[in-house]
Amino acid sequence: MVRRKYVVGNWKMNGLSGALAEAEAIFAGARAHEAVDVALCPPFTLIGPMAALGGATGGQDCHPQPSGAFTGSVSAPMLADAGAALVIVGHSERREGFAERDADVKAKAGAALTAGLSVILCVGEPLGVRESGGAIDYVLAQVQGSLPGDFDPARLAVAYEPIWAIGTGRVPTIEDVAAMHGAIRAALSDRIGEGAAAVRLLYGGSVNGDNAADLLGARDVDGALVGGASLTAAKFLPIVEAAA
Ligand code: G2H
Repeated sequence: MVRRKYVVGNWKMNGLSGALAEAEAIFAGARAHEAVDVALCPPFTLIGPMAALGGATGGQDCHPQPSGAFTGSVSAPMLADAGAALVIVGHSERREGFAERDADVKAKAGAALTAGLSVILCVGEPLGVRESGGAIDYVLAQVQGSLPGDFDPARLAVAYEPIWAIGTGRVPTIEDVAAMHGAIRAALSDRIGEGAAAVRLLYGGSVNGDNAADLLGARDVDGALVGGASLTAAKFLPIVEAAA
């Protein structure tokens, strides 16, 4: 199966309303690359205005419940109502900073799919686990624990983001990325059979215009989840071009 390349910007807690000009330039530049799906995930406050620009826009988290007394939270139906087409769940900054467990991530992914959103499910090991040789087992356990029970494979992407590579400028070797993505694909295959071929596997962690071509060229890498280098068109569009 041919999977379309997918390049997603995770703006994290960056971007005031003035940054929408960058989003507009990114969406305009991305239209030149029809073979690549491009999306931006800004803070909640920018989802509506960014979606109005006409590009695929997503959230960075959602609550597992559709509504209720959950002060400060935003639900998946609310994201969809604001114009979002997708949502990131299980980012390590949520797992670590907000004590999210695999079961929480699974519930959020299921809620997002029910709301009609596509999901980017993040997994990734800390440095100590990588150095001890346990990275693949650790990540596969996260995948198994975080996947929703039933899902349309075309609406789910898994992003492998080694925690030690996030925002550090360090990236794994291409061989290590390919080995991890191959292991994730095999685990998906065991779980859902042939449908695993439709799940896109993204690499995330210090992706930039200089390393994107190598990372995106690795076996079983279908795209990238990009943080710091997604905030401006000047930095992000070369990554989109590398995917084309
Ligand atoms: C990893 C990535 C985006 P960065 O968190 O999800 O961020 O590209 O800044 O390492």
